[in-house]
Amino acid sequence: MLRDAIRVLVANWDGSYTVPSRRLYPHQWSWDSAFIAIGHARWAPRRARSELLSLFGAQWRDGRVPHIVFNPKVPDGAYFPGPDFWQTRAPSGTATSGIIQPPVHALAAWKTHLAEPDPAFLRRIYPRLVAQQEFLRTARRSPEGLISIVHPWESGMDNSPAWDLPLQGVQERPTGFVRRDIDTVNAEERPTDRDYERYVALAKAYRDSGYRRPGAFHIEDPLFNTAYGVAEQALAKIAEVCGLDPEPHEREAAAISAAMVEHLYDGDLFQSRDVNTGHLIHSASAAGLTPLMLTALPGEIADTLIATALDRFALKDGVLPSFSPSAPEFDSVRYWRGPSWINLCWLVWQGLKDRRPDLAGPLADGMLTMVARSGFREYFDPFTLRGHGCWDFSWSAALLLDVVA
Ligand code: 9WN
Repeated sequence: MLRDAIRVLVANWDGSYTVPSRRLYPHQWSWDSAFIAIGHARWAPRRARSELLSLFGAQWRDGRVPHIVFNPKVPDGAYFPGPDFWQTRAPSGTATSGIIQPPVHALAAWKTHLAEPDPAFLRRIYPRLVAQQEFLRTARRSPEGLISIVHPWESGMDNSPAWDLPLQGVQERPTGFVRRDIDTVNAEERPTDRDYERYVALAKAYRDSGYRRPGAFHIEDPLFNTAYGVAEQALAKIAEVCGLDPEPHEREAAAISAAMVEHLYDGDLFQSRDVNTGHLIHSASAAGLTPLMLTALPGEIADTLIATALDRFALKDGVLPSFSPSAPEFDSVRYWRGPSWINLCWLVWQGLKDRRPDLAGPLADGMLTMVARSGFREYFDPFTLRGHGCWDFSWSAALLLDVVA
């Protein structure tokens, strides 16, 4: 299985970074590259460093790391929405999108360093990682101290049922675009056409504001905020190696954790908050379990989250669904509405390793079982373990390498 994982990563390597999947996602994606670097670190740390440095090579002047960096050699139209739609470039000249994804990159940089210590790499990437966080503080932080996203694609969990309610406010029905995703993957396993109309309408509105003004979708998401906090935890360690003061990062990590507990916790699970209405969006998304990664999370809240994971997400069985099977919106095959994803399992596994090794073990076994049963698929039916979405998906291979290391 390990040889196969490396084979997937080699096949998807593009010279300095890795595509998530050759046909469905033929460019560089932001949080994919972070997860992929974590896997590369286990067998080719040089590739891990290259993966991250190549992504940050497309960082914008304002610090944002775009969610897609387009490969100019890939024909326009191979992926929608492509450079023609986003109409923007990084200072490096590369065409990119203008939205972002969860900032899991500092963690990836730290894990890359742990696999093969390289202070020079850390010194090079540290200011870029800090700028990424600065962008979030400047452009996306609310008075409550939480970081917001402006598009479902920014959550990384595009069609999560948690977004059903806020998306109802998007009435526009843009026409004249052609989806490319359903050329490769069964339409039943992807977002609907109505979802896509809304994604396009939101992205257009944000683009037309010069990638500045949040619109109808303006959300504080627990996974994104967790990633932000985990980045500060990692930056504290990186700063120390670089001979810098870790304290500001430690303070920031504690602050985001406290803000999340105050504003996003419903007593069972962390939820998203709609900034436009000020209300929590009650759903049963596994994103709400990821705050287990925050070291400052109070022990009793971690215990409650674990109880929720056992009760509503069948954590003991080791195959964590992306949405609770006991909720009416659950769908075992449609993308982020229920299937199990290796990256989400991995994030929760990270949060459980120290707190509850007895539960982290079955979760690691669950990831191995899914892949052993169905290969390096994009996502898996949490009951049958059948694979769905694309084949040879890079982060499924990469994170597996980390899990078994
Ligand atoms: C839109 C690449 C990306 C992942 C996301 C996943 C999916 C894109 C799409 O693929 O999103 O960004 O075309 O559906 O939802 O998490 O980063 O793997």
